Amino acid sequence: MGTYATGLAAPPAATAASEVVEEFMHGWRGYAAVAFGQDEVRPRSRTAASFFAPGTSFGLSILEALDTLYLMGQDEEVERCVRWIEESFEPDQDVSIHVFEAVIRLVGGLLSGFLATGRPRLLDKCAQLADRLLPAFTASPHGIPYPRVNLRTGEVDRGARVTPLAEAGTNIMEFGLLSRLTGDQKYVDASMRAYEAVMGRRSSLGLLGSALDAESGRWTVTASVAPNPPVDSFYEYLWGGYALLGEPYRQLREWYVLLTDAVLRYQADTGTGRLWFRKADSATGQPPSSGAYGQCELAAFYAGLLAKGGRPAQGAEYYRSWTDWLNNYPVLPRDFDYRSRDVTGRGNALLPEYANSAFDLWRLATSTEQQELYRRTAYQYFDGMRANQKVPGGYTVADDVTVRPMELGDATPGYWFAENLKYVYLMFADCPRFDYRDGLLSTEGKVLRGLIRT
Ligand code: DMJ
Repeated sequence: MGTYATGLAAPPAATAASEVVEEFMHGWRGYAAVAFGQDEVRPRSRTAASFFAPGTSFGLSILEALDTLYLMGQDEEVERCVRWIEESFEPDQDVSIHVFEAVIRLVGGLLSGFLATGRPRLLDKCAQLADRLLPAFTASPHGIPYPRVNLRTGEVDRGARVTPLAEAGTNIMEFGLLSRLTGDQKYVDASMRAYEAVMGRRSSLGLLGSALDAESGRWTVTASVAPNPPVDSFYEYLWGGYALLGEPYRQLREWYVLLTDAVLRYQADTGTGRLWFRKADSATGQPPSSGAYGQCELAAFYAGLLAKGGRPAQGAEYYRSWTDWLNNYPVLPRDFDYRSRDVTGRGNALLPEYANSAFDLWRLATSTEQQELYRRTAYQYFDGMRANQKVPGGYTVADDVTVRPMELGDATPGYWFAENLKYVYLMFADCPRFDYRDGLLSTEGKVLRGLIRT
């Protein structure tokens, strides 16, 4: 295995914050040196990679990094990124694009970039892009978005019409804000129509399946796998949409509470002495005969969401479960069975969800001890990543975290620039550009409320 950091005490806050900036800038320089203007960097081979479709570029990592660079005070880089977007970001491309990823990464990145800098071209380009994504929603008979749409022709890909639950409902924060900023309701209305279609298909227990046919509106997978993928951020955005849009969208909060009650009732499993979530048939609430106890690292975000949504005790408990797992490995493995403790996905894709929950729980902490706990464990997460996944050209994913030395891959996912280090930085930095009381982040870590212009 790689280097462990269990039980590590965090250094003084200012020291930790500057260490985090140093590591973020190491990753950023690795991208900028060989791939600036391309979607992503492969930091070991020092090559560039497309994310949305081969041979295309949306400058993804620029849009992902922009508000993190702003928060970290890297104003020259902010200016360089904004210029690139103004001059080179092109929404009019003849390519079939993944709608969910485009919304959370590109629409979200343009929105937070606009909020950080006030540069109007960013908002214009954001609306142009969103207009090209909307046919995915409007072409659907029930409003459940098709997974892919061609940005130039508006053609949806009818061959790929199974929409994972998260993809049906992870857009209201971006579309809601865009409607507010442009005064055009069409974006938020598309999101609400999709929610209504999904919520009308919930089981009598209040559970949801995991994927739907965008054309027929039928569930293609009826088991509830919450809070794991591919349903994770559906729940996050019911809460986040309400938090952002307020009382006129109270329905979102009511749906969130209804669904969360059902998930806690039928899926919470404390049989190992720790809180985990098992899979359940949405009609009966019963676990399937196999694979019921798998947990994916992406589900770690749910600790923070539970706390934000009014369940702080369960949120803290679920975070503790994840910290136990983090204590067993230098960095978290992607998938495991929490009952048998078998690791079923040995890689680590630089996922940010554990740090996301640390940040959320730290913000809601009611005692110094709690605050210190979340800071210490977030620092442990950061230090494990630094000790094991840092390479001369930036930061990379790992293919196997259970072997020694750890087997590394060759990719810096765009979200690494938006999420991991932003959460840890904000916990230590006392950042004057972030409103800690009122700030609101999207599932991709974009600050959609609470950026302070200085
Ligand atoms: C991010 O793009 C978002 O957090 C999304 O909701 C889930 N997957 C990635 C990486 O964690």
